[in-house]
Amino acid sequence: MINNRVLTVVEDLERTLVEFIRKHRVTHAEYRAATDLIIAEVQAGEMSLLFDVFLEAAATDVGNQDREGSVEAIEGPFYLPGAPWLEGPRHVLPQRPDEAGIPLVFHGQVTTEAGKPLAGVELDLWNADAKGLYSQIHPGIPDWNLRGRFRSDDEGRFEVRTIVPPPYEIPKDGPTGTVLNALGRHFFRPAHLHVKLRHPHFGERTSQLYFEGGPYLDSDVANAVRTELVITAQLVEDPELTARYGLDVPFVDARYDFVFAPSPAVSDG
Ligand code: MBD
Ligand code: FE
Repeated sequence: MINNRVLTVVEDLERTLVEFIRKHRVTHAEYRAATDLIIAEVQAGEMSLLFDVFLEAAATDVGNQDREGSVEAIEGPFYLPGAPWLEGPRHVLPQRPDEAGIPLVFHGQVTTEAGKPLAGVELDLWNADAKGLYSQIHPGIPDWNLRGRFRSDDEGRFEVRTIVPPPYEIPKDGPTGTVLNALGRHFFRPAHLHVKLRHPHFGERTSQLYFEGGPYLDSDVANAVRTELVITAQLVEDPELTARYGLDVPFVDARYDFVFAPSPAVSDG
């Protein structure tokens, strides 16, 4: 059966690309180099990295135009479904006993647009380790390291401890790196936390939070920073406070409150 949406966008994409090939007099060798690049991308385990770096933020912006509540951000190529459920109430992402990096306590509240707390929202977090590497993507890291799920409490509040991720550097020696090199661009994304929220009625949202004052906020290689997603982080050194989190070293405290609005197609009930 013909799908009208597919018909509209795929035929326009086809027209756009055929026109593009003629306009730039793209040769067959160049055409084949492009298809080879996409095959190499998947074979190198970079998954959707190439597309996510160049295009994902535009698609995310389109979704944000039609929806109230907290803005969404790009998912990126390294999300994995099925992360372990964590014990509460002080959730800690799975990490090595000697996990490098400053501990980060990320907390906040999930509410509706009307400010009603949303309990039982599933939060699914993942971030890079202190070397900028993601578990199950980059080798040598225990499975599910710095990936985990938990739910907001009765007041919609949540808390999780992880480590402060560094800026993320796109692999230089892979196919996406080859393209960025050819364009003379740098390879960095600002430091970020990825988080998905799920609610049985409101659906799923994908967010990503950045840290105020950090490098590359204005020059993200994926052009995905939105000011609403930049949070302030404070170093906490008070031993009484660090002990509360089972820590004997200073940690960074960062807060973000999610406003979970229904999708345009779903009513608030
Ligand atoms: C990431 O961690 C990421 O979020 C994106 C968009 C691209 C590469 C790595
Ligand atoms: Fe990332």
